[in-house]
Amino acid sequence: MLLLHLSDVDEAGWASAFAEQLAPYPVVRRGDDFDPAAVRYVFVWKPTPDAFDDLVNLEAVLSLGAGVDALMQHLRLPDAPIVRFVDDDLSQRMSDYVVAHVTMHHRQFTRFRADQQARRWSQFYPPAAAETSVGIMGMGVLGQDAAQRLAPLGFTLRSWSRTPKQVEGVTSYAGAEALDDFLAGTDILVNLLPLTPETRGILNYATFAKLRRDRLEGGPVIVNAARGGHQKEADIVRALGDGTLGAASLDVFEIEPLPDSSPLWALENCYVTPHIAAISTVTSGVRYFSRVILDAEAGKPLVNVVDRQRGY
Ligand code: NDP
Ligand code: OXD
Repeated sequence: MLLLHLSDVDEAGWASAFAEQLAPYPVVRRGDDFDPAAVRYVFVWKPTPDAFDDLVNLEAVLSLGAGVDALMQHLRLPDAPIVRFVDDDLSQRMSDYVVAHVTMHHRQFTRFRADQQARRWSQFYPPAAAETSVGIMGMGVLGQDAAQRLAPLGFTLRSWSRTPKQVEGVTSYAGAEALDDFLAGTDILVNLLPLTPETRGILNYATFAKLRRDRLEGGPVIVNAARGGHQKEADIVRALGDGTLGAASLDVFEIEPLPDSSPLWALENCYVTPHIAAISTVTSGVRYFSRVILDAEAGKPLVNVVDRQRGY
Protein backbone atom coordinates (compact mmCIF):
# COMPACT_ATOMS: atom_id res chain seq x y z
CA MET A 1 0.00 0.00 0.00
CA LEU A 2 1.15 3.57 -0.80
CA LEU A 3 0.27 6.29 1.72
CA LEU A 4 0.40 9.97 0.72
CA HIS A 5 1.27 12.54 3.35
CA LEU A 6 1.65 15.87 1.56
CA SER A 7 1.31 19.34 3.05
CA ASP A 8 1.02 22.60 1.07
CA VAL A 9 0.36 20.78 -2.22
CA ASP A 10 -2.70 19.20 -3.84
CA GLU A 11 -2.60 15.83 -2.06
CA ALA A 12 -5.92 14.73 -3.59
CA GLY A 13 -4.62 15.40 -7.12
CA TRP A 14 -1.45 13.41 -6.46
CA ALA A 15 -3.48 10.56 -4.92
CA SER A 16 -5.80 10.17 -7.88
CA ALA A 17 -2.88 10.30 -10.34
CA PHE A 18 -1.02 7.62 -8.35
CA ALA A 19 -4.18 5.47 -8.06
CA GLU A 20 -4.65 5.61 -11.83
CA GLN A 21 -1.00 4.84 -12.58
CA LEU A 22 -0.57 2.06 -10.00
CA ALA A 23 -4.01 0.36 -10.15
CA PRO A 24 -4.78 -2.14 -8.71
CA TYR A 25 -2.03 -1.31 -6.15
CA PRO A 26 -3.76 0.36 -3.17
CA VAL A 27 -3.19 4.11 -2.66
CA VAL A 28 -4.48 5.94 0.45
CA ARG A 29 -4.34 9.41 1.98
CA ARG A 30 -3.81 10.10 5.66
CA GLY A 31 -7.49 10.92 6.28
CA ASP A 32 -8.58 7.55 4.85
CA ASP A 33 -9.46 4.47 6.86
CA PHE A 34 -6.52 2.03 6.47
CA ASP A 35 -4.32 -0.32 8.44
CA PRO A 36 -0.96 1.48 9.07
CA ALA A 37 0.79 -1.89 9.16
CA ALA A 38 -0.19 -2.45 5.51
CA VAL A 39 1.67 0.67 4.33
CA ARG A 40 4.88 -0.23 2.48
CA TYR A 41 5.64 3.17 0.95
CA VAL A 42 4.94 6.64 2.28
CA PHE A 43 5.20 9.61 -0.08
CA VAL A 44 5.90 12.81 1.82
CA TRP A 45 6.27 16.55 1.55
CA LYS A 46 6.57 18.61 4.74
CA PRO A 47 5.39 15.70 6.92
CA THR A 48 3.70 16.53 10.23
CA PRO A 49 5.27 15.19 13.48
CA ASP A 50 2.97 12.12 13.50
CA ALA A 51 3.47 11.31 9.80
CA PHE A 52 5.32 8.05 10.35
CA ASP A 53 3.59 6.80 13.51
CA ASP A 54 2.51 3.14 13.36
CA LEU A 55 4.04 2.60 9.90
CA VAL A 56 5.88 -0.49 11.09
CA ASN A 57 6.32 -2.25 7.74
CA LEU A 58 7.83 0.49 5.57
CA GLU A 59 9.94 -0.47 2.57
CA ALA A 60 10.80 3.14 1.76
CA VAL A 61 10.08 6.79 2.45
CA LEU A 62 9.56 8.60 -0.88
CA SER A 63 10.47 12.31 -0.89
CA LEU A 64 8.61 14.63 -3.25
CA GLY A 65 11.54 17.02 -2.88
CA ALA A 66 14.94 16.49 -4.43
CA GLY A 67 16.34 18.10 -1.28
CA VAL A 68 15.80 16.10 1.91
CA ASP A 69 17.29 18.47 4.50
CA ALA A 70 13.95 19.18 6.21
CA LEU A 71 12.93 15.52 6.12
CA MET A 72 16.22 14.54 7.74
CA GLN A 73 15.34 16.80 10.68
CA HIS A 74 12.05 14.97 11.32
CA LEU A 75 12.15 13.79 14.92
CA ARG A 76 10.38 10.47 14.26
CA LEU A 77 11.87 9.66 10.86
CA PRO A 78 11.81 5.84 10.51
CA ASP A 79 14.87 3.78 9.65
CA ALA A 80 13.59 2.86 6.16
CA PRO A 81 15.53 3.96 3.05
CA ILE A 82 14.67 7.44 1.76
CA VAL A 83 14.26 7.75 -2.02
CA ARG A 84 14.50 11.33 -3.28
CA PHE A 85 13.17 12.82 -6.50
CA VAL A 86 15.55 12.76 -9.46
CA ASP A 87 14.06 13.48 -12.85
CA ASP A 88 14.98 15.02 -16.21
CA ASP A 89 11.98 17.35 -16.07
CA LEU A 90 13.09 18.75 -12.70
CA SER A 91 16.68 19.10 -13.93
CA GLN A 92 15.55 20.90 -17.08
CA ARG A 93 13.48 23.35 -15.02
CA MET A 94 16.37 24.06 -12.68
CA SER A 95 18.76 24.53 -15.57
CA ASP A 96 16.29 26.96 -17.19
CA TYR A 97 16.50 29.07 -14.05
CA VAL A 98 20.28 28.84 -13.83
CA VAL A 99 20.89 29.65 -17.51
CA ALA A 100 18.45 32.57 -17.40
CA HIS A 101 20.10 34.16 -14.38
CA VAL A 102 23.68 33.48 -15.44
CA THR A 103 23.14 35.02 -18.87
CA MET A 104 21.22 37.93 -17.37
CA HIS A 105 24.13 38.78 -15.08
CA HIS A 106 26.78 38.12 -17.71
CA ARG A 107 25.02 40.59 -20.02
CA GLN A 108 24.85 43.17 -17.20
CA PHE A 109 21.09 43.36 -16.93
CA THR A 110 21.16 45.57 -13.83
CA ARG A 111 23.43 48.14 -15.48
CA PHE A 112 21.53 48.39 -18.76
CA ARG A 113 18.17 48.49 -17.01
CA ALA A 114 19.42 51.43 -14.93
CA ASP A 115 20.75 53.10 -18.09
CA GLN A 116 17.37 52.70 -19.76
CA GLN A 117 15.54 54.18 -16.80
CA ALA A 118 17.94 57.15 -16.87
CA ARG A 119 17.61 57.45 -20.70
CA ARG A 120 21.39 57.08 -20.83
CA TRP A 121 23.07 55.81 -24.02
CA SER A 122 26.21 54.30 -22.57
CA GLN A 123 27.96 51.79 -24.77
CA PHE A 124 29.63 49.12 -22.71
CA TYR A 125 30.61 45.66 -23.88
CA PRO A 126 30.37 42.82 -21.38
CA PRO A 127 33.21 40.27 -21.46
CA ALA A 128 32.82 37.35 -23.87
CA ALA A 129 31.20 34.26 -22.38
CA ALA A 130 34.54 32.44 -22.62
CA GLU A 131 36.13 35.20 -20.49
CA THR A 132 33.44 34.74 -17.87
CA SER A 133 33.81 31.93 -15.36
CA VAL A 134 30.74 30.25 -13.89
CA GLY A 135 31.48 28.24 -10.75
CA ILE A 136 28.91 25.63 -9.81
CA MET A 137 28.86 24.54 -6.17
CA GLY A 138 27.33 21.05 -6.02
CA MET A 139 28.07 18.91 -9.05
CA GLY A 140 25.34 16.31 -8.56
CA VAL A 141 22.28 15.70 -10.68
CA LEU A 142 21.31 19.37 -10.98
CA GLY A 143 24.81 20.83 -11.07
CA GLN A 144 25.87 18.54 -13.90
CA ASP A 145 22.74 19.28 -15.90
CA ALA A 146 23.29 23.02 -15.49
CA ALA A 147 26.93 22.66 -16.57
CA GLN A 148 25.92 20.73 -19.68
CA ARG A 149 23.48 23.47 -20.67
CA LEU A 150 25.86 26.34 -19.93
CA ALA A 151 28.75 24.78 -21.86
CA PRO A 152 27.30 25.33 -25.37
CA LEU A 153 26.85 29.02 -24.50
CA GLY A 154 30.62 29.28 -24.26
CA PHE A 155 31.14 30.03 -20.56
CA THR A 156 34.28 28.87 -18.81
CA LEU A 157 33.05 26.37 -16.25
CA ARG A 158 34.36 25.09 -12.94
CA SER A 159 32.70 23.02 -10.26
CA TRP A 160 33.11 22.31 -6.58
CA SER A 161 31.96 19.07 -4.98
CA ARG A 162 32.86 16.76 -2.13
CA THR A 163 34.55 14.25 -4.46
CA PRO A 164 36.32 15.04 -7.78
CA LYS A 165 34.25 14.96 -10.97
CA GLN A 166 35.23 14.34 -14.57
CA VAL A 167 32.86 16.31 -16.74
CA GLU A 168 34.10 17.41 -20.14
CA GLY A 169 34.82 21.12 -20.29
CA VAL A 170 34.42 21.64 -16.53
CA THR A 171 37.39 22.08 -14.20
CA SER A 172 36.69 20.14 -11.02
CA TYR A 173 37.60 21.30 -7.51
CA ALA A 174 36.83 18.97 -4.62
CA GLY A 175 36.78 19.20 -0.87
CA ALA A 176 37.00 22.01 1.66
CA GLU A 177 40.72 22.53 0.93
CA ALA A 178 39.96 23.39 -2.74
CA LEU A 179 37.17 25.87 -2.03
CA ASP A 180 39.32 29.01 -2.01
CA ASP A 181 40.97 28.16 -5.35
CA PHE A 182 37.55 27.43 -6.83
CA LEU A 183 36.19 30.78 -5.62
CA ALA A 184 39.26 32.75 -6.74
CA GLY A 185 38.51 32.00 -10.40
CA THR A 186 34.72 32.36 -10.26
CA ASP A 187 32.78 35.37 -11.57
CA ILE A 188 29.27 33.94 -11.26
CA LEU A 189 28.78 31.54 -8.36
CA VAL A 190 25.83 29.13 -8.75
CA ASN A 191 24.80 27.20 -5.65
CA LEU A 192 23.25 23.76 -6.17
CA LEU A 193 24.49 22.10 -2.99
CA PRO A 194 22.31 20.08 -0.63
CA LEU A 195 21.81 21.66 2.79
CA THR A 196 23.86 19.74 5.36
CA PRO A 197 25.76 20.76 8.51
CA GLU A 198 28.86 21.22 6.29
CA THR A 199 27.17 23.48 3.73
CA ARG A 200 24.94 25.57 6.02
CA GLY A 201 25.86 29.26 5.81
CA ILE A 202 28.43 28.72 3.05
CA LEU A 203 27.20 31.78 1.15
CA ASN A 204 28.63 34.33 3.55
CA TYR A 205 30.65 37.55 3.35
CA ALA A 206 34.03 35.79 3.58
CA THR A 207 33.04 33.54 0.67
CA PHE A 208 31.90 36.50 -1.43
CA ALA A 209 35.16 38.36 -0.76
CA LYS A 210 37.13 35.46 -2.28
CA LEU A 211 35.38 35.57 -5.68
CA ARG A 212 37.18 36.99 -8.75
CA ARG A 213 36.72 40.75 -8.95
CA ASP A 214 38.30 41.93 -12.20
CA ARG A 215 35.92 40.55 -14.78
CA LEU A 216 32.29 41.50 -14.31
CA GLU A 217 31.51 45.18 -14.05
CA GLY A 218 30.03 45.88 -10.63
CA GLY A 219 31.56 42.77 -9.07
CA PRO A 220 30.98 39.02 -8.90
CA VAL A 221 27.51 37.53 -8.72
CA ILE A 222 25.80 34.76 -6.76
CA VAL A 223 22.86 32.63 -7.86
CA ASN A 224 21.32 30.52 -5.10
CA ALA A 225 18.67 28.01 -6.16
CA ALA A 226 19.36 25.39 -3.49
CA ARG A 227 18.33 26.24 0.08
CA GLY A 228 17.95 29.41 2.12
CA GLY A 229 19.99 27.80 4.90
CA HIS A 230 23.05 28.08 2.65
CA GLN A 231 22.99 31.86 2.73
CA LYS A 232 23.55 34.53 5.36
CA GLU A 233 21.15 37.19 4.21
CA ALA A 234 22.63 39.97 6.33
CA ASP A 235 25.97 39.26 4.60
CA ILE A 236 24.34 39.37 1.16
CA VAL A 237 22.77 42.75 1.92
CA ARG A 238 26.13 44.08 3.13
CA ALA A 239 28.03 42.65 0.14
CA LEU A 240 25.53 44.01 -2.39
CA GLY A 241 25.74 47.38 -0.71
CA ASP A 242 29.53 47.72 -0.56
CA GLY A 243 30.31 46.21 -3.99
CA THR A 244 31.74 42.92 -2.72
CA LEU A 245 28.95 41.44 -4.84
CA GLY A 246 27.68 43.05 -8.02
CA ALA A 247 24.33 41.27 -7.96
CA ALA A 248 22.48 38.27 -6.54
CA SER A 249 19.70 36.01 -7.75
CA LEU A 250 17.98 34.26 -4.87
CA ASP A 251 15.22 31.67 -5.20
CA VAL A 252 15.41 30.46 -1.59
CA PHE A 253 15.56 32.22 1.78
CA GLU A 254 16.40 31.73 5.44
CA ILE A 255 12.69 32.17 6.18
CA GLU A 256 10.09 31.34 3.52
CA PRO A 257 7.95 33.16 2.54
CA LEU A 258 10.54 35.96 2.61
CA PRO A 259 9.30 38.35 5.31
CA ASP A 260 7.95 41.70 4.20
CA SER A 261 10.61 43.34 6.37
CA SER A 262 13.53 41.82 4.45
CA PRO A 263 15.80 44.44 2.82
CA LEU A 264 16.39 42.01 -0.07
CA TRP A 265 13.02 42.91 -1.60
CA ALA A 266 14.09 46.46 -2.32
CA LEU A 267 17.67 46.03 -3.55
CA GLU A 268 18.03 46.93 -7.20
CA ASN A 269 20.80 44.39 -7.76
CA CYS A 270 18.98 41.53 -6.00
CA TYR A 271 16.61 39.32 -8.00
CA VAL A 272 14.10 37.55 -5.76
CA THR A 273 11.96 34.59 -6.84
CA PRO A 274 9.66 32.67 -4.43
CA HIS A 275 11.27 29.19 -4.44
CA ILE A 276 10.05 28.40 -7.93
CA ALA A 277 13.30 27.52 -9.68
CA ALA A 278 12.16 23.93 -10.19
CA ILE A 279 9.06 22.01 -9.21
CA SER A 280 8.34 18.29 -9.00
CA THR A 281 5.20 18.12 -11.15
CA VAL A 282 2.43 15.55 -10.67
CA THR A 283 3.12 14.07 -14.10
CA SER A 284 6.85 13.59 -13.58
CA GLY A 285 6.55 12.71 -9.88
CA VAL A 286 3.90 10.04 -10.37
CA ARG A 287 5.82 8.55 -13.30
CA TYR A 288 9.05 8.41 -11.32
CA PHE A 289 7.73 7.15 -7.97
CA SER A 290 5.36 4.62 -9.56
CA ARG A 291 8.39 3.12 -11.31
CA VAL A 292 10.26 3.11 -7.98
CA ILE A 293 7.39 1.25 -6.29
CA LEU A 294 6.77 -1.25 -9.10
CA ASP A 295 10.48 -2.02 -9.39
CA ALA A 296 10.81 -2.48 -5.64
CA GLU A 297 7.77 -4.75 -5.58
CA ALA A 298 9.41 -6.77 -8.37
CA GLY A 299 12.49 -7.20 -6.17
CA LYS A 300 14.73 -4.64 -7.90
CA PRO A 301 16.97 -2.39 -5.77
CA LEU A 302 15.84 1.12 -4.86
CA VAL A 303 17.50 4.00 -6.75
CA ASN A 304 18.53 7.50 -5.58
CA VAL A 305 18.58 6.47 -1.94
CA VAL A 306 19.73 9.18 0.46
CA ASP A 307 22.95 8.47 2.34
CA ARG A 308 21.98 9.35 5.90
CA GLN A 309 25.58 9.61 6.98
CA ARG A 310 26.32 12.32 4.37
CA GLY A 311 22.90 13.91 4.79
CA TYR A 312 22.01 13.99 1.06
P1 NDP B 1 22.83 15.76 -5.51
O1 NDP B 1 22.82 15.01 -4.24
O2 NDP B 1 22.69 15.02 -6.79
O3 NDP B 1 24.20 16.62 -5.62
C1 NDP B 1 24.77 17.24 -4.53
C2 NDP B 1 26.16 17.75 -4.90
O4 NDP B 1 26.66 18.53 -3.84
C3 NDP B 1 27.17 16.62 -5.15
O5 NDP B 1 28.02 16.95 -6.21
C4 NDP B 1 27.96 16.59 -3.83
O6 NDP B 1 29.28 16.12 -3.95
C5 NDP B 1 27.96 18.06 -3.48
N1 NDP B 1 28.21 18.25 -2.05
C6 NDP B 1 27.48 17.81 -1.00
N2 NDP B 1 28.05 18.17 0.17
C7 NDP B 1 29.16 18.85 -0.16
C8 NDP B 1 30.20 19.46 0.59
N3 NDP B 1 30.21 19.44 1.94
N4 NDP B 1 31.21 20.08 -0.07
C9 NDP B 1 31.25 20.08 -1.42
N5 NDP B 1 30.30 19.51 -2.21
C10 NDP B 1 29.29 18.90 -1.58
O7 NDP B 1 21.71 16.88 -5.39
P2 NDP B 1 20.81 17.55 -6.55
O8 NDP B 1 21.75 18.06 -7.58
O9 NDP B 1 19.75 16.63 -6.99
O10 NDP B 1 20.09 18.73 -5.75
C11 NDP B 1 20.84 19.74 -5.10
C12 NDP B 1 19.92 20.59 -4.22
O11 NDP B 1 19.09 21.44 -5.01
C13 NDP B 1 18.91 19.83 -3.37
O12 NDP B 1 19.49 19.29 -2.21
C14 NDP B 1 17.87 20.88 -3.06
O13 NDP B 1 18.17 21.51 -1.83
C15 NDP B 1 18.02 21.89 -4.19
N6 NDP B 1 16.79 22.02 -4.99
C16 NDP B 1 16.15 23.25 -5.05
C17 NDP B 1 15.02 23.41 -5.81
C18 NDP B 1 14.36 24.74 -5.96
O14 NDP B 1 13.28 24.84 -6.54
N7 NDP B 1 14.95 25.83 -5.49
C19 NDP B 1 14.44 22.29 -6.57
C20 NDP B 1 15.18 21.06 -6.46
C21 NDP B 1 16.32 20.94 -5.68
P3 NDP B 1 29.61 14.59 -4.39
O15 NDP B 1 29.14 14.49 -5.83
O16 NDP B 1 31.05 14.47 -4.26
O17 NDP B 1 28.81 13.71 -3.48
C1 OXD C 1 13.11 20.35 -3.90
C2 OXD C 1 12.51 21.69 -3.88
O1 OXD C 1 13.99 20.06 -3.08
O2 OXD C 1 11.46 21.89 -4.54
O3 OXD C 1 12.70 19.53 -4.74
O4 OXD C 1 13.05 22.61 -3.26
